[in-house]
Amino acid sequence: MSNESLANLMTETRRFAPPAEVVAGANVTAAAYEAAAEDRLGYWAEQARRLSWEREPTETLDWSNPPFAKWFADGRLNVAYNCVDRHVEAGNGDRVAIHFEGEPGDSRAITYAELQREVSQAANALGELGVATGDRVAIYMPMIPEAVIAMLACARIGAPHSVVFGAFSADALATRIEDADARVVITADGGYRRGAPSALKPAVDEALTRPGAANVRNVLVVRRTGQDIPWTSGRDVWWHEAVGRQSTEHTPEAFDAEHPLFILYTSGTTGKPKGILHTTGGYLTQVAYTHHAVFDLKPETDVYWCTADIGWVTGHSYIVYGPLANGATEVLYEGTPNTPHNGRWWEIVEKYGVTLLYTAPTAIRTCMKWGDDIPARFDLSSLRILGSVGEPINPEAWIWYRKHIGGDRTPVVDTWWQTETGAMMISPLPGVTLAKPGSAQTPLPGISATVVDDDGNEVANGSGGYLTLTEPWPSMLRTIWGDDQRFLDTYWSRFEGRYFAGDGAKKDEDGDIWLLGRVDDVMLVSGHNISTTEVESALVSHPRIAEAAVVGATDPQTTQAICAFVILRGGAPQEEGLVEELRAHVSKELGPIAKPKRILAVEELPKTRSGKIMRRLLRDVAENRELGDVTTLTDPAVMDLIQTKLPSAPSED
Ligand code: 6R9
Repeated sequence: MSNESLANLMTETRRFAPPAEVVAGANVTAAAYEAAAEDRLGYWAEQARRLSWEREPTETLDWSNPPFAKWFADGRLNVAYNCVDRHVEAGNGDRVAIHFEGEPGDSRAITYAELQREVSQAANALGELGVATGDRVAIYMPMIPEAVIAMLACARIGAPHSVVFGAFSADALATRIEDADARVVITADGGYRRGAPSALKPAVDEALTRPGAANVRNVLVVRRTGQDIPWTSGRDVWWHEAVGRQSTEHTPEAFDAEHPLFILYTSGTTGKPKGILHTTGGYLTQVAYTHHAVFDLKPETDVYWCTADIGWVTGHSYIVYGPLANGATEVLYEGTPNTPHNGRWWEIVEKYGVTLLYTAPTAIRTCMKWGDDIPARFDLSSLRILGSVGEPINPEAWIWYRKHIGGDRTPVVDTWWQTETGAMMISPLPGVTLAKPGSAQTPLPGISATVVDDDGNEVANGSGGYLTLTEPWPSMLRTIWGDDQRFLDTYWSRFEGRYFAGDGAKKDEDGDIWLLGRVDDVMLVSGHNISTTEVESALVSHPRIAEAAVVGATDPQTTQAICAFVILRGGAPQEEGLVEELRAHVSKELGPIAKPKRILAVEELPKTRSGKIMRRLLRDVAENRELGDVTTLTDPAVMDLIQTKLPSAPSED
């Protein structure tokens, strides 16, 4: 028996020094850590100067009523002006802001000058529809330029947006419209996914039949696919008509730094989704700073691509606000990675000469499964920095990413953050950090994070526990929309005076931070708290395993037993003795305590649209329970597939 908060079972000894050319030209050097440690608030005040303020803030942080922070409170600025107009004024109107690549292969380059005109038109159209400063606008869109334009238009007039994933159901959309009391919905007839038009508008129509959505006056509809859609005259308005006829000029008004910028609902595994509220000045400061520091962005020469959906916080912070505030040129891709072929992403990297790529571990593991030969067919030599976000990246996937996508040359930055944190918090710096595959390593300059035990005491190096953030940061959530008490209870009550992220983590012998998954997923096996991440990493380091998800299932002998769901590389059939071999492999990597009791080969794992494995559903399967809410799954049918497999499950010895 041990009373550790979370076991530390895995060691990783590989190290990668930053390449000389990245070190030589790095935007941020080791000196930043010292400067920020000496004067944290001064450091953030300096970062705020990357933005153009109509009124410069004189106060950096007001923490007089914790945890309700005010950053740069007496400053005033306009987010859309910062992301668009100022680049045009600086003489960069002809620079491409967005290279749009549609799934069917259509493409469109939008310069900053064009973006300024279109955002202005959209802002004028929203005004004409009666959207006033402070009104909420719901956005339910495919990954097309109008989604970005719609968000910027809302920001321009100070109307907080609430973007809802295009794949969410009418129900999920209705709940979010109701909670934010949205007045207008911006959508499209549909978008292209997996080679076919997929409708969006009917879900909006259905959502608007719910009583909670009664305050929605108008639906602004982009024509993307041209498919037939139902139409409610008087309420529904075509984008190309209502926006197209507007003046291309619009004067942006400055708002207080603490004016609400957007609400974004977390995937919320249980209960009512939480509307995470972000505000203006602090948020924009930190997304711009981190995008500059962690991607080492050179706006004149880099081509940046983040593969996330704008319905996820990564899309908000690192497709829309961070890159555009920095005047970047970026790719926006509408479709799936395997349409029309498994090399589509790499074809896009080659086509646009992408230099900075930001994606999720789940996508990397999927590409590993498809085979090394696929990226090898494309010229990926333009790439210079690779980023990862969304889940812990297991060391094997990190190494594959660096080798097969980054030509064994590029730094890989594993960035830990959350919808709630608004921007990156823990990440290596590409020109500074000696990289360790699988670890997010160090809090960024100006960020304070540590790992604590059950009693809130900092753990020693080499031990595991709970990740906490110990000082306020500019892009922190300000509250849960309409529910301050839930904000306090969820994030600020577990550890006195600290933000509790809900993630397990450990500090290694050097003090570097390793993320170990959600604490709700931690397994209790014979008195040991074992993280799902370490067992999954060990499984995936076996050559036959492409992906793995483990859960703790109730067990009479050991409290919980480790049950693993694995996807075999190169597909079935499963050779005899494989299960035993895998159990022995995990035992060798992590110790006998972490050996899965059951291992089940499956075709797919249940994932959210942002690529996170929904272990809660796998726990339902492992404990033969009826499935919980599956509405946020990418593909609810995978659960049927997994369940039909269960009776023939290879079980323990
Ligand atoms: C940005 C985003 C947040 C949760 C977070 C953690 C997991 C994200 C990670 C990571 C390990 C990383 N997570 N990045 N875990 N290493 N680099 O993903 O926001 O959708 O709110 O999810 O995702 O568990 O708490 P969000």
